[in-house]
Amino acid sequence: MLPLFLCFPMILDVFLWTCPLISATDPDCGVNAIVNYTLGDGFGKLKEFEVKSATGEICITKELDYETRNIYEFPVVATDRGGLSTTAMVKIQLTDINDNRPVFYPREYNVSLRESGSSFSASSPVVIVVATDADSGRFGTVAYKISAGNDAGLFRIDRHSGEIFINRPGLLSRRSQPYHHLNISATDGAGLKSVTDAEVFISVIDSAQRPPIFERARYTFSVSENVPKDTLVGNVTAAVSGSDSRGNVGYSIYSGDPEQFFKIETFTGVIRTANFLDHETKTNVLLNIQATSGDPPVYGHTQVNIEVQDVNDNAPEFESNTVRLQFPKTLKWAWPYMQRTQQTKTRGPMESFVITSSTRPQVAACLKSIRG
Ligand SMILES: *[C@@H]1O[C@H](CO)[C@@H](O)[C@H](O)[C@H]1NC(C)=O
Ligand SMILES: *[C@@H]1O[C@H](CO)[C@@H](O)[C@H](O)[C@H]1NC(C)=O
Ligand SMILES: *[C@@H]1O[C@H](CO)[C@@H](O)[C@H](O)[C@H]1NC(C)=O
Ligand SMILES: *[C@@H]1O[C@H](CO)[C@@H](O)[C@H](O)[C@H]1NC(C)=O
Ligand SMILES: [Ca+2]
Ligand SMILES: [Ca+2]
Ligand SMILES: [Ca+2]
Repeated sequence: MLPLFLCFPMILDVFLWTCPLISATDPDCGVNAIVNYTLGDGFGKLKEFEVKSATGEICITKELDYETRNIYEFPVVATDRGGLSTTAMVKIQLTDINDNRPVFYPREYNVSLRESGSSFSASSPVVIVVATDADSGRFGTVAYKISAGNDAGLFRIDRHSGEIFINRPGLLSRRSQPYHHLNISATDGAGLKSVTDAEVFISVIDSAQRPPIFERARYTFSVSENVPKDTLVGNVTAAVSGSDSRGNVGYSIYSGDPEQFFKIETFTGVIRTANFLDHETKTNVLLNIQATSGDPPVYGHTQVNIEVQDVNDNAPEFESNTVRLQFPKTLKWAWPYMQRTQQTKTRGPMESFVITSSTRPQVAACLKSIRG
């Protein structure tokens, strides 16, 4: 007789984890009843789970992370001494926990505001701060708060959007206070707070001050993925109208490149690689670049799109996306869940199906044997 899988829906909360997850019994007694359990063909690379060959228990062998992968599906094959086998598909679904804090990126924001009251509008924000939280659902929602620097109530923040508005434009005066420094904190839906605040540096300028203007609103450069660090990518230039000296302009990358693949020289605007690039992980980087001039500073902005070009650096690789399952012909599906994409004609007692990954079963299921 064939080994039988005990069937139950295998949608797991890993925090209620108990072994065994799945087990099989063999109605035969004696030698034939000894069952050997293995992962199905093509799943040998699965590092997160192991099937105990003697007991069929499935155990976790590596730390699981919902943010990296939240569903696993794999076949477990039970083979008895007589060579008969049964396969069950196991689906393991992780549940999310709140293991990530909100993180600001960018962390620093520099803004210049003209003191003439006419340019303020209650509905247009002076800057928008952004924090992200890698968790999902409530654990991943972010609420913002001004945590320091707003004693006079000059500014307010929309707690959901991160937009900062001027609350009391009448109080904004270059003479009385040319600089403001706000700290913003972010808290997720379960109360975890960002480790570092975002900082917003606001300078109040008079109407005579002119911001630096970039030659182009958008630049496009390309670079090969195999270049060494410090390779020249291109340069950007901004100038202050009415002034011929470019030396007073400072450049910085303020967002778009959290991994810091690129850097910019503060006084020349020359962009270089700061790290090794890889077309396969990052094909495109969109940098937001800021030019600063004057005191208190005024800011101009541009975007630089850098394409990371492919170099043929990978040997061809076969990734198995098919699962071959073999079943004795006497088996019937316990419930229909699998689309047979290809059925190889076989003689003898076994049938085999090739299932491609796009048609992997959506629900957990298993097989039961019937007497033929
Ligand atoms: C179980 O099957 C695997 C793979 O076919 C084999 O390597 C292993 O030796 C078997 N174990 C036993 C106890 O038969
Ligand atoms: C923003 O302003 C602060 C204080 O003036 C300064 O230290 C910082 O370098 C500036 N950052 C950028 C990206 O310009
Ligand atoms: C503002 O945030 C920075 C970064 O988290 C922190 O070092 C600084 O102490 C904060 N300032 C205030 C006044 O809370
Ligand atoms: C920036 O690029 C332009 C044109 O590509 C070049 O003429 C200029 O010299 C460059 N500037 C710097 C500082 O490299
Ligand atoms: Ca995680
Ligand atoms: Ca969170
Ligand atoms: Ca999580």
